[in-house]
Amino acid sequence: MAEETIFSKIIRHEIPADIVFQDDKVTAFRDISPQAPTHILIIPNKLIPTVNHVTEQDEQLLGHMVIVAANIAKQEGIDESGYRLIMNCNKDAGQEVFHIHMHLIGGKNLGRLIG
Ligand code: DGP
Repeated sequence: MAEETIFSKIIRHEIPADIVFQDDKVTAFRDISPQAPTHILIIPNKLIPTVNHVTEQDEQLLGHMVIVAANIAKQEGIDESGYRLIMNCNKDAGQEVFHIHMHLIGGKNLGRLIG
């Protein structure tokens, strides 16, 4: 059994977070340490520790996370200027919270990701 993280408490509203969207599948809230004017985390309500733990059963859920991210980008007014979606997996990617999350980052020119 994977261990719960602070994100489970955010999903259950047990600790404060600036939640911008929630439904029965996902929760989206502003990152506590924003790297850009818009920095929102989209997470599944179900605990999946890393991208390595995603299964075919999660296909719809992951697709839903992307649709929610795109809707929030529109709400934030950055859909046309552009944004980046990032999911970090394990140590080399710097994953700190072991409950998968998609970073939605934008509101400024983000530069090239690589190179
Ligand atoms: P990662 O490095 O991909 O695991 O990113 C984890 C992100 O989660 C990091 O950008 C900071 C954010 N974060 C960690 N703890 C909290 C919290 O308690 N509240 C909020 N809103 N964000 C958090």
